[in-house]
This record gives sequence, C-alpha cells and structure tokens, in this order.
Amino acid sequence: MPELRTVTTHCPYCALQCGTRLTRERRGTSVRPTDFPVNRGGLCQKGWTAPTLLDVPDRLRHPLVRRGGELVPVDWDTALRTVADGLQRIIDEHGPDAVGVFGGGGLTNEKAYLLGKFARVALGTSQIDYNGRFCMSSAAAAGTAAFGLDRGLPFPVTDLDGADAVLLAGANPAETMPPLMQHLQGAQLVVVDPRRSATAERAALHLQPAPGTDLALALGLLHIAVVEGWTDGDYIAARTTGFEAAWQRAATWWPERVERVTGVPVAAQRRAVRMLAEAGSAYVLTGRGAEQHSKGTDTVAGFINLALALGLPGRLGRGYGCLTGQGNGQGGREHGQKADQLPGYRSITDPAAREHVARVWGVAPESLPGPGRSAYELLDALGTPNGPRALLVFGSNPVVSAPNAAHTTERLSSLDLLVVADFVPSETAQLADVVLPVTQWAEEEGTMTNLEGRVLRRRRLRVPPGHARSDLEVLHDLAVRLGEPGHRYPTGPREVFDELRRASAGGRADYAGISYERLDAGEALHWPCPDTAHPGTPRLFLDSFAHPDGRARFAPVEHREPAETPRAAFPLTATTGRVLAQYQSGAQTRRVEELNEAAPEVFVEVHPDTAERAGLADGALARVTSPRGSALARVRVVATMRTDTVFLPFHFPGEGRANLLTGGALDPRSRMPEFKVSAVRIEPAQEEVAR
Ligand SMILES: Nc1nc2c(c(=O)[nH]1)N[C@H]1C(S)=C(S)[C@@H](COP(=O)(O)OP(=O)(O)OC[C@H]3O[C@@H](n4cnc5c(=O)[nH]c(N)nc54)[C@H](O)[C@@H]3O)O[C@H]1N2
Ligand SMILES: Nc1nc2c(c(=O)[nH]1)N[C@H]1C(S)=C(S)[C@@H](COP(=O)(O)OP(=O)(O)OC[C@H]3O[C@@H](n4cnc5c(=O)[nH]c(N)nc54)[C@H](O)[C@@H]3O)O[C@H]1N2
Ligand code: SF4
Ligand SMILES: [Mo]
Repeated sequence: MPELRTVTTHCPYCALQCGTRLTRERRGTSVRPTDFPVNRGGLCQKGWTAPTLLDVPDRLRHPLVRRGGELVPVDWDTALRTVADGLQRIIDEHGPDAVGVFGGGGLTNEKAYLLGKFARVALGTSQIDYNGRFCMSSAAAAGTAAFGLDRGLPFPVTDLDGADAVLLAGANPAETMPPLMQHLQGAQLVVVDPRRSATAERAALHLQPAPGTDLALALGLLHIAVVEGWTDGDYIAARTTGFEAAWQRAATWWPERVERVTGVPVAAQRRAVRMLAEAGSAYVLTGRGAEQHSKGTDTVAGFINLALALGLPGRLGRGYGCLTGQGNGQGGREHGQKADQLPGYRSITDPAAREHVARVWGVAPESLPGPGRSAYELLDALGTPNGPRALLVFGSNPVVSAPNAAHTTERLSSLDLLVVADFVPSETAQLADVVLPVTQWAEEEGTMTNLEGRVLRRRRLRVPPGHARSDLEVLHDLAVRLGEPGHRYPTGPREVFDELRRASAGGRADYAGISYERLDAGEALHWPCPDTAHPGTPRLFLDSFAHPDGRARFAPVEHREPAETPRAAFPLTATTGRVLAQYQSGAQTRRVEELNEAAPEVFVEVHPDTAERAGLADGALARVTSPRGSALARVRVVATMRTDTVFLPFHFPGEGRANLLTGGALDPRSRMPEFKVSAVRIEPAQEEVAR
C-alpha cells in the first residue's frame, strides 16, 4: 500500500471518535481536528497528543517469549509456534474451554469480529468475553429490555444541540468527552454525581447522592413526576407497556424517603423533575457512575422509566441515551466477542442465529460452542480446576482495570500460558508468557462505530515499526498453525468487514449495507443499514420501538443496597472514575509526557473533615483499605466532597491501583462489577511516616 502524507481518520481513544487529520512530518506525525460533527474542530488533550503514542520509546517491536523468567525477543515463527503448540497441548489435554480469550472495546469492528470467530471456530472455546463487560453492559441490558435494541445514543450527538434540559446521571463528559460539552451548551444541565465533578461545576443543578443510591433517586424522580402531574399520559398509553407495575414500586419512594437514602434534598429532586418536564427538548443520559454497580441494570432501567414517563424516548428532540465509553465500545459489543453473542448482536443461544452465522463461517451450527463466562467470572476462574489454563488478551490491561486487582493478578499468574497482543508493554503484557507486538490506529485500516452508532473509517498513515503485525494477521497466523484453512481468517480489513456485513445481515446490528466504498465517499452511516441503497438510521425508535409490539417497556425495579455498605472497620465509601489526561488503565497515556505531567500519580479526593479525622493533610500519602486490600494514594482535600465518600481514579499501576479496593460483586443480569462502591477506611501511609 502506498504511504500517504496525510489521512482523515479518528482519535484512537474514546467513543466520541473525534475526527482528525494526520500528517506525516519530517519528524513524527502531527494531528489536527476536523470539522466532524461530534467534535466540530475540537479535541481534548489526549487527542492532541495522540501521535506521541506511535513512537513511545518502549513500543513493542519484536515478539517476546518468557525464558528463564525473562521476556526475550524472538522471531514471529518462534512466538507463534510457542503459542499454537501451547494452546494445542492444553486443548488436547483439557478440552477447548481450557483456553480463554479476553477482548477489548478499543478493537476495530474487524478485529472484534475475527476474534470472536477465532475463539468459536479455531479454538472451539465458549470462554470469550471482553472489557466492555466492565463498561457498557448494564446500559446495554437495560436498553435492550426497554427498547428491544441497544445502541448507546439512538440519535446523533448533534441532536443535543437543541436541548433545553439534559439530565446526566453518573457521567462526567467535561473530563471524559470534552468536545461533547459544546453540544450541551444551550441546555440546563442536571448532574447526578456524588462528587462536584468538572461537569457538575457547569450544571444548573447538581444532585449529590451517596454512591450506589441512584436507583432510589430515579424511583423518587418518577414518583414526583407522577404525583405532580408531569407525566405524558398519551405517550405512555400509545407507546409503552408496564407503567402500572413500575409505578407501584415508585409509589413508596416519596421524596423525604429518597432524601434520607440518597442525601439529595426534596427541593432539588422536585426542581430536577420540573426542569426536565418543562423543557421543550429534554434528554436523560447515563454514564458509568450510574451503571457500574451490582444493580447497574436496574438503575439504568430506573432512569429509563423516568424518561418514558416524561415521554422522551423515540421522539425528535428528546430521548434517553447512554454515553458509550471506549473507541469502539459500540461496535465492540455487536460482533461477537461477548460471551453470549454472535455477530450482528445475535444471541449465541438462538438456533436461527447460530444457523445463519455458521453458514457464513462455513461450519456446522452444532460445532459452535454455547455461552461462556462473563469477564470477571472468566478472570476469576483462570487456573482453577474447571477454568481456563491459557488466556489470550487482545486490547485490555486487566491487571490494572479489572476489579479485585490482587486476586485477578494472582489468577493471571496461575495460568499455564498467558498471551498478550499489545503495542506497549502493559502491566498485563509484563506478566505474559508470550507478547505479540501489534500495529496501532495510524498504522492500520478498519472501522469503528462511535457512540451514536455511526460507522467510521480508521485509516493508515504510516508503516508499523519493527516487526509489529496487525491483530488480523496474528489471528490468521495462529489459526493456520492450529490447523484451520487460512482463507477462513482474512488479513485484509476490507475482506473481514465484507464478511462481517454478511454475518450481521438480518441481525439487530445490521451492517449489510455499509461498505468501505460508501464510507470513503463520505456517507454518514448509522446502523442498522440492511442494504446498500439504505441511508442508515441516525435516529431509532421514532415510529416504534424494536419490540414485536413496537412499544417500550417500563421495568418494575426496586432499590437495593450496594453489595458492600460501610461498617466500623470500613466506615467510608470509595468510588472510582477518570481524569481528563489519563485513559483507562493508563497503558497508553502514562507513556505520553504531557499527559503524565498533567496527571502524574494516583490521588484520593477527601472531604476536609474526613481528612482531619483521619489525620491526613492535603498532599499526604494515604493508605486506603477495603476488605480486599489497600492502595496508596496522594490526598487531595476537596471541600465539595461528601464526608462519607472518597474518590480515586483507576488509571495507575502497582500499589496505586484503585482496583486493589474493588470487589467481585456482579450485577445479576449484566455481570457488571461494582466498580463504583467499596467500603474503605483511610489512614496515613506507614511508608510516609517512615520517610
Ligand atoms: N479522560 C478520559 N476519558 C475517557 C476515559 C478515560 O479513561 N479517561 N474512558 C472512556 C471510557 S471507556 C468510558 S466508559 C467513559 C466513562 O465516562 P464517565 O462515565 O463520565 O466516567 P467515570 O469517571 O467513570 O464516571 C463518571 C462520574 O460518575 C461519578 N460517580 C461515581 N460513583 C457514582 C454513583 O454511585 N452514582 C453516580 N450518579 N455517579 C457516580 C464519578 O464521580 C464520576 O464523576 O469515558 C471515556 N472517556
Ligand atoms: N475501578 C475502576 N475500574 C474500571 C473502571 C472504573 O470506572 N473504575 N472502568 C472500566 C471500564 S468502563 C473500562 S472500558 C475498562 C478499560 O480498561 P482496559 O480494558 O484495561 O482498557 P485500556 O487501558 O484501554 O487497555 C487496552 C490495552 O490494549 C492495548 N490496545 C489498544 N488498542 C489495541 C488494539 O487494537 N489491539 C491490541 N492487541 N491491543 C490494543 C492498549 O495498549 C492497552 O494496553 O476499565 C474498567 N475498570
Ligand atoms: S474526546 Fe475522546 S475522541 Fe475526542 S479527542 Fe478526546 S479522547 Fe479523543
Ligand atoms: Mo469504558
């Protein structure tokens, strides 16, 4: 392929997928924002510094194999043979489910699709899941139940421009998607966040509930909407079912009770409902703050109930949406790297879906495995008698980002074979037996699907360094060594995408009509897009919802406590989240100097009274301890914190891992871990005292 001097592409990081133009300069690569609708000429600090990622000094250039305890460089053939022989031996001895695969929501659609096919066909394992389980799963489960279909935003981001009021429940886009804020400028924001986040600073109204109490709040807001006559009776009658049962649950959540449980004053609850109900154009949006709980699915359902009662979903200039997180968080959840899923957002237990996909893959439907374990359950089972003894990781750094980090790391270490494909030596790669160096965004072609379900082209500007190969090539090479016909695992992204189109055809996320040609011609294509003459679907649900009767479903949800509540030994609640300058496990952004200067180390935000009681001053090193272990973090005394809550970002490694605190409690439906609530105590770190 000829090398271009400049390409139009998208940022490698979050689901906003800001449009960028990359140019090869004499030294390195430069980036500029384009006038793409989601960012309209804006980028955040991560986007501006993204080219630095391409040339980080410790970029992986050779395959590595562990020998005598050390990872040493080897050639590709040796590395691939080591992996294939190891996998084959484990499969022969223990069966295909002894091999697990862990994918990522940052992978292109092509990679996510081929990874799922590789797992089900080349390995024959059911044991595949991905980090999107930690991200989108609760909103996806609630959205599917309510609307019959899950697409983060069922409308384009630009629809928000006209909003008069927007409720943001547990989302902090001022840090996590800064260019999105320009679309919210005209709206009065109601921000639900236990912290006074950067987004809450810009809100007309900030509701500050205790972590893990959003469901009580959502029930209370529905209660007020009904009692004060703000509901849209015609809409409820014509477009929904299940209102009565949902209302019965909300009926007992009178405002004073909600205030007692959440800490949100009655007057603020009333004002929030009034702002939404009186707005001509109103939206309810959820983020990870409301979703990453052992009741995340019910909590999202609670906010969807509120939106339905106010008549928002499926109407122009109104709606409910979830702010999808990772670069391909949307596409990554549609093409079959999820434990219970086949491409096109099909269910792996649906005989018709198995039949269709098996035909595209040229295999027998009965040969496809059934559903596997969810992400945390998979990690938790590693190295146990019935669990996988080998794991392939593509696009995640679970040593830092998975819950219960000490335990998770111990499980990863107990494997017979850990294989990590990455372009940097992440903390997980450093544990691996084999590390496979891969290409990254500006070195490869592919597609991503952004938070509004719009399919975008990622384009290649440069040749990869050293011996790095694309994930698609790695999967092909491994499959062939496992005895598969090579043509079944194409290495060209366009070929893989064309196969994905066929596999998704007729599914819920139908890409059949989307082609590289149409995308390259500049068409804005949102799925579903069933044929090449179809214009795509920027707005879903305007005529009807995706359930057979066309109606949205209220869910009769009830509040419950988090899996873990404060007690004498652990009197505070720790919640976790993000800062602007770091991304996820930090594997990428901690390698970018400007970002590391902006956010160099883990901190813990603490209310002044709480800090004083603990004998901690601003800037001191604190030990934060939960029933699972401790993390060390620098104290930030923040006057706007709740006295019962502390906050840590999860981007940092080693003893600063916020996930040393979090536990394995899971939502029963989405299997989302409770990242946002751990009971903790906080005290001066002995390390500090000793210094
Ligand atoms: N800078 C940056 N941007 C990112 C990412 C990143 O790592 N860094 N990651 C991307 C990804 S994958 C994702 S998923 C998105 C996530 O984007 P967000 O959902 O905005 O991110 P978080 O910081 O995890 O959580 C949002 C807010 O939830 C609050 N919160 C904590 N507990 C609770 C609670 O119990 N209830 C409520 N209502 N709020 C609570 C936190 O204080 C925080 O301000 O960001 C994407 N963008
Ligand atoms: N405590 C706490 N923990 C959390 C969260 C939280 O809010 N609180 N949020 C959760 C959420 S929402 C998410 S999304 C997860 C994310 O956490 P992770 O899954 O760890 O995500 P990343 O740090 O983006 O890790 C991606 C890794 O894959 C590599 N990579 C990137 N692109 C590619 C590719 O195309 N191919 C290959 N082979 N490798 C690639 C990167 O270099 C990096 O090492 O963390 C979860 N963990
Ligand atoms: S908001 Fe997201 S997509 Fe846009 S520049 Fe920042 S990280 Fe990149
Ligand atoms: Mo995420």
